[in-house]
Amino acid sequence: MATSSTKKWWKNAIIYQIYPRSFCDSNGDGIGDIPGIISKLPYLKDLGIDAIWLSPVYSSPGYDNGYDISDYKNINPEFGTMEDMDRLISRAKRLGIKIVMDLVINHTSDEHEWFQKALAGDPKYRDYYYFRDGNGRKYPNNWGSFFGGRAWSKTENGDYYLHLFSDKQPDLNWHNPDVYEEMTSVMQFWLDKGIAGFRCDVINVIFKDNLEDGKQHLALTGREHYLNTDGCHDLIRRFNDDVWSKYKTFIVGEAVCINPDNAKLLTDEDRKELDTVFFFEHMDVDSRIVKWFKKKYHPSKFIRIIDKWQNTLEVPANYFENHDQIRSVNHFGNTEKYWEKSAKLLCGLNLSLRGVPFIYEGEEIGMTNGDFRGLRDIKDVESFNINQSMKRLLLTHSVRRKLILRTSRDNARTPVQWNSSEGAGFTTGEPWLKINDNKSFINVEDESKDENSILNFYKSMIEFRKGSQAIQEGTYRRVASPGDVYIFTRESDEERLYIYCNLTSMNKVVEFYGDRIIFGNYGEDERLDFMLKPYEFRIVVSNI
Ligand code: ISL
Ligand code: CA
Repeated sequence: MATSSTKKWWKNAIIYQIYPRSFCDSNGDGIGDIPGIISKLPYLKDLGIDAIWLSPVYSSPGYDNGYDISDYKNINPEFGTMEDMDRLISRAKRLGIKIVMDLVINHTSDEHEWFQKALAGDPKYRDYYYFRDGNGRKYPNNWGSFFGGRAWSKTENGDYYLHLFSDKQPDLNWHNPDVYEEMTSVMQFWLDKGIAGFRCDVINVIFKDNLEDGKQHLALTGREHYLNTDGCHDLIRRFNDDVWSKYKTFIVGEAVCINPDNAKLLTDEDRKELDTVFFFEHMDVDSRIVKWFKKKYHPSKFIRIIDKWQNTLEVPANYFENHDQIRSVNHFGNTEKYWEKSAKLLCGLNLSLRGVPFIYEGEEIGMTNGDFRGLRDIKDVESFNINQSMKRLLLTHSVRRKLILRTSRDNARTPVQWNSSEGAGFTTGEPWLKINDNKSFINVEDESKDENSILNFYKSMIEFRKGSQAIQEGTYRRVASPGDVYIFTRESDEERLYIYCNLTSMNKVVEFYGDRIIFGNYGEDERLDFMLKPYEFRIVVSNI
């Protein structure tokens, strides 16, 4: 077993994701920024997290809120300056908080100097991207984009360039060794500044085997030519060997459309690729192929998926929401009758599973989906493009409105609710995205004062996890139970914990094991001995 000095710091870490645009605005322009983040470091310290995953703050025209980078070694002026960033890194360090940055290397912004030079005809930079002519056909191949529509757009010269995401995000050509040199230099630049690792955006699509036509697929025609290719594994191994292994990094890959076999290959310790991956299967539990078409959510299916991934990965990256998903309390909880109980249950579950838990900004106060008045309130490029695709399918405005409002990524991007004032303590100006009206009671200030709040439940659960060897390092085993109640054990040499999660809004009779309840979201006077109440979470200890 590893000693404390050789043990990897991230194995017991709790990581908090910040989406800078929506976190805290320091200068009243309605856009969250780095000085805003610095001002909230004491709050994060008090919450008890160990590291921040910072969504992109690099220079960017902002068509995909920073996931379209125009200069990897500079800061977007909307978010601040390089001095602000250096200050964030050093202040966080003083508080013992590490910073993991987002690394977006599948594509750049079309406003990146490289792409601009490529458009101007510079052969060196043309080979940084994929330019092809239509060969007399309409498009170079039949691939689709993640954001709807085709993966190719025409340049003014009449040729096409590849973009798996929006047309403002041209894909890099990872067959070109210069691209490798450029990007490893970017990684080094930030690691030398003292950041602790990377969350690698769509890492398993970066290497395209070839540009041949793909099999028809409802959303992602062409994907067999770029998902989890051998070339991608090779590249990641080289990143690890040449750069990451020289620092004490934590590397989590966002792995789209990933299955357990591929995830194992990406994270197997001996292969020296990634430390862990974000998987999506639990997020898609209620989707029909694409997220816009929903089906009924079945907790039993959700549980089976989580259980499967607990048994798949050496260190799973656990999360129930992020900046691309709807709010977890809307997704897997019940915002009407059991908002508080279900938010606490999701907290309990996330923080008692095996692996590294991620908390997304606002999740710790139970923030809900955006209360948008119509499509005009939505700013996300993905929603915009999907709306265009749906128009082509002749869907009516009211259908498009319904489908998009309930699934848009903007649901998780509404500003963090710090207090109940008009700007929610997020801004003194006009917020870039509508603030939820429920800031009147869902906000940090009020929840800090209420000892039974969701926020204080998070704090206690984080503290509980930190003090529990069984949860931090113990084994995991699912215990037989009714399909929509999740019961599992976490066990160390000293103790066995039974974790009970009722993922429904009904009472559930279950078999109880263990000796003593040591944690839960129902008080002693509300709890029943023979069943779990709606969204009840309990930890029972049994001494061994
Ligand atoms: O958000 C999604 C579904 O609504 C995903 O398909 C998402 O596009 C995919 O997970 C990739 O996400 C990442 O890369 C995108 C960026 O827009 C996302 O914000 C980012 O998390 C392109 O860089
Ligand atoms: Ca600002």
